[in-house]
Amino acid sequence: SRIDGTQAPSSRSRCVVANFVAKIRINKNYWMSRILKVAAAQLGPITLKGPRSSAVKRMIVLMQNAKAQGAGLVIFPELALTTFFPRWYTEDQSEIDKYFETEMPNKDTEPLFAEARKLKIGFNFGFAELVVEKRVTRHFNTAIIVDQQGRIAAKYRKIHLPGHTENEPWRAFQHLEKRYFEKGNLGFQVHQVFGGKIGMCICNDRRWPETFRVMGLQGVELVALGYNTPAHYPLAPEHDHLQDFHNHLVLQAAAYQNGTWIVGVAKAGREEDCDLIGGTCIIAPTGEIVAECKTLADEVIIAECDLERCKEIQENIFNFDLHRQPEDYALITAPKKESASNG
Ligand code: CDT
Repeated sequence: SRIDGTQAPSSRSRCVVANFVAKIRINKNYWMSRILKVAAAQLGPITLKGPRSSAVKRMIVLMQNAKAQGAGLVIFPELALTTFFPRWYTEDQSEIDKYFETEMPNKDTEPLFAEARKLKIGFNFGFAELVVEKRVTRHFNTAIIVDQQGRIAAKYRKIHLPGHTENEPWRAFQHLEKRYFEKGNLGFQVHQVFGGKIGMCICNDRRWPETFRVMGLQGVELVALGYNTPAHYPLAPEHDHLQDFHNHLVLQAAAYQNGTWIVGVAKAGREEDCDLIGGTCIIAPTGEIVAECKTLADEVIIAECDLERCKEIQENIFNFDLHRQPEDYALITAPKKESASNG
């Protein structure tokens, strides 16, 4: 006991006091919220013959729904305007080029841009991009972010292209992304838009932790991701029942490991005899799924994403400046060995 007769605090109660102080400090750090209300707009299947205009009409309905629920940004899937055309093999490039957009916006997509301007809502969607750069014709699997004024604010071109280059008739369907697209040339950038640091990636990119880590190193706070993922994987059909699990597994891990929101948006359902998984979801920086689609059809889900919450992870367990050890990660960026090209 002390000289004044009181008891000195036990080590346990000192610990309680210290924890309390720490909590106040943490709460002070995270006092401010920075809410971005985000909608994930899942699309059901798109038929081979379906015109762009019909996909755009469906997207406009979803956009209006998102706006009615107060969203400031709505995210659509990969290749949102057409069926997933890499499912078919052709040697006729002009046949394939019909699925590509040579300008954006264009006659078919202008109504979507106009509606977004009218509603003052931003959006993100994927499309096949045909562009001439330095006199070379190029084909990319692309996604863009459009701001509330209808201006293209950011572009991403898919880097991890899955599948194969030649016809493989043994497959139930082809996956010819390696034939019809070339690897994106814009890197994994993070953009200051919608009051936050926003990045993009497309479908297969999400299976690679490097995708998110490169954006995480730029302090990304929300990643927009669209996908078309078949329920059947011809190279390892014994994993078919795990497709939904693997989708959420990689997204939840990436969100947590980089302290970022992730919005993963499917084109879902039975598209021309190919079952695509749904599982559209919004994931918090803690790795928790906060909203998830229930159907395999057109559906909107919403979440209030507090971008300040990224700090809960980015300033603590994954404080990169304090705890990363890049000198031991050299193998990650070393040139790879020559290997088979099919996936
Ligand atoms: N679109 C896309 O990238 N789909 C792939 C399928 C992998 S099987 C070739 C995905 O990773 O979901």
